[in-house]
Amino acid sequence: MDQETFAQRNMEDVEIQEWLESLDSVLESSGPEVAREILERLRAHATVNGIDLPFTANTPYANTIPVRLEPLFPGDQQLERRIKSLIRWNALAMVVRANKVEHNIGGHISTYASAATLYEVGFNHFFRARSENFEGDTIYFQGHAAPGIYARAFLEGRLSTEKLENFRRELKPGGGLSSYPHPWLMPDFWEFPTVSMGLSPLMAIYQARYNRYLENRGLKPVTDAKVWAFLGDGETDEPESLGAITLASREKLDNLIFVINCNLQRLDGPVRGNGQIIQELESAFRGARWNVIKVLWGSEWDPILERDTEGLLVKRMGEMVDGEYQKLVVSSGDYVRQFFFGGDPRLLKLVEPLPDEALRRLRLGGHDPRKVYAAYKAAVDYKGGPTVILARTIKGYGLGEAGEGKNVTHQQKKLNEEELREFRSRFGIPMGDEEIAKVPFYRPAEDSEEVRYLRARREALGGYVPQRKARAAALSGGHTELFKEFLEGSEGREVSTTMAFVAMLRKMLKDPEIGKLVVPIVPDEARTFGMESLFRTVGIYSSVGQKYEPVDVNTLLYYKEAKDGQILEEGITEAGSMASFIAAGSAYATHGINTIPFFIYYSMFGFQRIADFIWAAADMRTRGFLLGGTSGRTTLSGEGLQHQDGNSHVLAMPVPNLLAYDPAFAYEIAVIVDEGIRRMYKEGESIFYYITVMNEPYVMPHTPGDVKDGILKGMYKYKPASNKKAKLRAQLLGSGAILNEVLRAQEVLEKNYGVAADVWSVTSYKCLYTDGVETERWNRLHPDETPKVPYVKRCLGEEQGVFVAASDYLKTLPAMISKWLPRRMAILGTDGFGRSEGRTSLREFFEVDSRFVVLATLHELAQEGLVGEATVQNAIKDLAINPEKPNPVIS
Ligand SMILES: Cc1ncc(C[n+]2csc(CCOP(=O)(O)OP(=O)(O)O)c2C)c(N)n1
Ligand SMILES: [Mg+2]
Repeated sequence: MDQETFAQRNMEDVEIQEWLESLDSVLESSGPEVAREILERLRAHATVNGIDLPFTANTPYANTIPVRLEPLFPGDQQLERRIKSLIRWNALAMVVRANKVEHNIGGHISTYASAATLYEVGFNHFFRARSENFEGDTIYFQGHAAPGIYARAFLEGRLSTEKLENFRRELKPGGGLSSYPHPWLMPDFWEFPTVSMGLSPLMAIYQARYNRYLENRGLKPVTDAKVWAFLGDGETDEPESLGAITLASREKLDNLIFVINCNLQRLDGPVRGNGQIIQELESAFRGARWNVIKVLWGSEWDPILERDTEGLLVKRMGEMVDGEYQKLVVSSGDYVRQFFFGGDPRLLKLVEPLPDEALRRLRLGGHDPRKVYAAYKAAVDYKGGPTVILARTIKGYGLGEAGEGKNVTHQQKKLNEEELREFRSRFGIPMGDEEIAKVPFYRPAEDSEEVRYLRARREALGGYVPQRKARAAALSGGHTELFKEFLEGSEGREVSTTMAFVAMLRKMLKDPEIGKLVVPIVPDEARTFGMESLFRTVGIYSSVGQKYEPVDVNTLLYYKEAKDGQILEEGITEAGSMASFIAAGSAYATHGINTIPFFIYYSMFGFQRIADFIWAAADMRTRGFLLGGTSGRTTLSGEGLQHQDGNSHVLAMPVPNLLAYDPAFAYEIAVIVDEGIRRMYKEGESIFYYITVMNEPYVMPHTPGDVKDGILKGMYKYKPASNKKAKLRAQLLGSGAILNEVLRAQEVLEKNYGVAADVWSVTSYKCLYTDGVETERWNRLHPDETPKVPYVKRCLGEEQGVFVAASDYLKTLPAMISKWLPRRMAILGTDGFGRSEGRTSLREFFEVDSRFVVLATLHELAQEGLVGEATVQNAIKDLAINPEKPNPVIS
């Protein structure tokens, strides 16, 4: 630096110093409001005078809450530290022990190690339990931090040593603990499955919004209950994590608090080695108008920062990239002094009084209960929008050589004796060297100070968390009358199953018992499904009502938004809609309210797009109905490859507690929905439903006799052959809209080829398959008892003739039941990419129209030697089928 610029720089420094001092004095004499006003005026003044101030959503790399505004910490800090240390120990011991017994059983030490203070301040001072009089706070615990949450429940006396011993060994006699939060596996404990990263932030946002919905609709009292979501900084890479943050601010969700544990590391290494994840997140959240509270530095930094009247330290803090910060964690105090402070003699002077060891131990904000408490307090008191707390921590905090701050720490599951001893000494675990080597769990006596304190704190906050309980009283389940009219057919009118379903929905909305509880959810597709009439009748939910006169106000079906509107019109977000579905379908546990969600969407954008949310819904024991609209590869005409769904029923197969139906007629839907409400809301079964509905209009027939049981079990004989004595026989299986093609084929076969075919409506291949494998399993395990017969075999085992199945889905679906048939079965389906075309051409292209059903039947008869090859040849000609047509599967 030459002489001139050095002098210039000193001049600037002096000027800057003067400005800072005058701001300080304004702050002191007139307070922050006036200081803010001055700064805003200065900014405007600068802009007017042509100073181009770049936009920045960032604040300096410093704590958002200055020391002077920190509230008093209300707890016993010493005691809380002891409790936290014991929890740290037991969480660590749980993982280390589990991996000693069963090599590679897994588990995580370093995630909870970095988050312990974030949780403990919550448990001791903020998380309110659900009780008779208060709905309680809703908490999404970070999945990988589960050992810490178990360890706390152990100290609280809620989990036994045996349970801890069996962490990740759920099949042990007496049971164990699941690796992560899974309500399916621990239904009295966990409420929200969080471990598939990115799902819980989005679910939490919609949960907070749903809580408001329930309040605005008068279904629950207005409370100040909060939704807390604890996430990892690496987790924010998932698009879902930040995907709905603008909804939270738009809806002014001041009942929502995100706590992001910014340990700057994910699994493999740094989250943003070359940048700063905290600053990146701050700008994203501030840009989305969240209240952002950064908790970066612990109290030990306060006096140093105070000495730094020139703001040099904060500037230096803001210059470092995360990779460098991580290096500091694993370095000596001497290195910290040289590298971090060494660049400027003034910085070095600031830390001159501190020995190297103290420099190494300068705590980060996320490990300092006072700082964390201040942030949480500010968050719960904040009004008008959601808050995110960005807390800086060290991954693997306290693990020392065993992994603190190291890139391998996420996977660390074993500690040697020396490392255990070090951990013990650092956290003051009262155990000798010999004992500690055995890694025992440690719980202080029932009347110890620790246990008494911990219990008293939880008592003051209403009880223990997490805790899950299905609290809603059962519904009557007697709604058969409501569905009666749909059993009677459409009397010659052509309607689609979607129209029929919407008519049912309209009726359910008027029902005295369930009307209020029904929650229709649409991702900007209500008009597609003919639901716009509901806009007017029940209104679209809007937390602010309707501030404008809708453009169509003079029409009958105008776009009515209302504070107590019932429809959740989510906009184009299947993920968000699914999150609402989950919040509504689990309200029986979260709020003790039996809301019944009906989420209707473009079926192709369901399982294919948001299957992981559906899986989470299943884990959470969510109840309700998913309606796959515009379904069927050849039934949705025109839209083509990306819209036409022939997949979803196959993709619904893996979800164990999901019942999937592909009904053809209105009465089938009525029977399924009626039974669904009964099973879920009266019997309290942890199941949910997937029903595909279509937009092809046709006459809905009257229920053909006593077929309820068959509809629910998956198939029933819809239309028997009229000529029972015919020599040539066939059994035709049809589903969804393709059932009509099968019925047309039945006529042609009888009239033109003398084949008497029975037609079966297959409503659910999934049900048939599940029943079949379950029956087989039972028989295998009970060889001494009379074997049971799968339902599908009971239907088809004695039937005569050849078998042909046709659906608008992949061929693998009917193939699943073929093993229980007495003979082979020809299968028609819609494997392949869709096309932009009309229904007739699509069904020809995919070879599922009535002609192909006829051809498949004749071919099967020929295989059996019951008709000659010539019959098949002639049929191909007569039916005008081009044998050289492209193969839809691969074209
Ligand atoms: C969707 C999904 N992808 C990958 C994983 C595997 N995984 C588990 S933890 C983890 C790293 C977590 O890092 P971060 O979110 O920063 O949490 P931390 O442990 O650092 O608090 C990964 C990749 C997962 N659980 N979910
Ligand atoms: Mg992390």
